[in-house]
Amino acid sequence: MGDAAMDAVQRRLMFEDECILVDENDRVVGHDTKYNCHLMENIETGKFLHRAFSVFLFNSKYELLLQQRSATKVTFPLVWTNTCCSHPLYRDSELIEENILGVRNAAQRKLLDELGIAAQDVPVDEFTPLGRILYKAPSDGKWGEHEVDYLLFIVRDVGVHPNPDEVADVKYVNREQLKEILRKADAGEEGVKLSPWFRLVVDNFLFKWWDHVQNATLLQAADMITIHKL
Ligand code: DMA
Ligand code: MN
Repeated sequence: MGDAAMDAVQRRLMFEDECILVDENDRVVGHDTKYNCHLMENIETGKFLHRAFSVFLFNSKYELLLQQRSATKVTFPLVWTNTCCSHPLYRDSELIEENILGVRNAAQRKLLDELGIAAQDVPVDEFTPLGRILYKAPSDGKWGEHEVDYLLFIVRDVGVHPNPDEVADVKYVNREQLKEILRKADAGEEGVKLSPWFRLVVDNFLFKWWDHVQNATLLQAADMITIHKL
């Protein structure tokens, strides 16, 4: 998408949000705008790797909440993905590394912003960080992602009130329903495109971690030492 066609809300966030630049070991090396961090021509230099998070929220029936990104998202519009994704920002509250608190704070902020989930429904200490993936993915030629993505799981029953600037649709799925979506996505069915990072998590981790969700053994699955290069 050209800049002139960019949705006003998304354009504002492109310049207001200051992402955290990291090296391949997830050490902070600087900061830059969300705009600069997502331009493919910048990404190709290798100097715009930044910190991100992906929340996977399950209800008490162990169904996973999916979202379809709004049509106005600059990167990956209308794709289906995990509950909520964004970036911890270059600000004190979201740079705290002890107990991954900065990323947890950012996750709580964006669950409210994107899905209208009240902060008290998702207390920061209820997130279980399971791991980090490093990946690069083009969106449409001009835009893309290059991130160290923290994968955060949480099991809570919450009220969901999607923000139409961010989210086109939401649905809870069980494993069989997700497998059906994967089958349709693989078949290229209309309206069933998945985000590249969600697909990486599905293909590498999700179903085994889902067992841990149901058995309440998520901590056993966590590995916050490795950064998986996918
Ligand atoms: C960025 O998500 C993070 C990942 C893991 C892709 P996003 O494009 O939804 O960010 P934002 O919600 O801030 O636009
Ligand atoms: Mn990003």
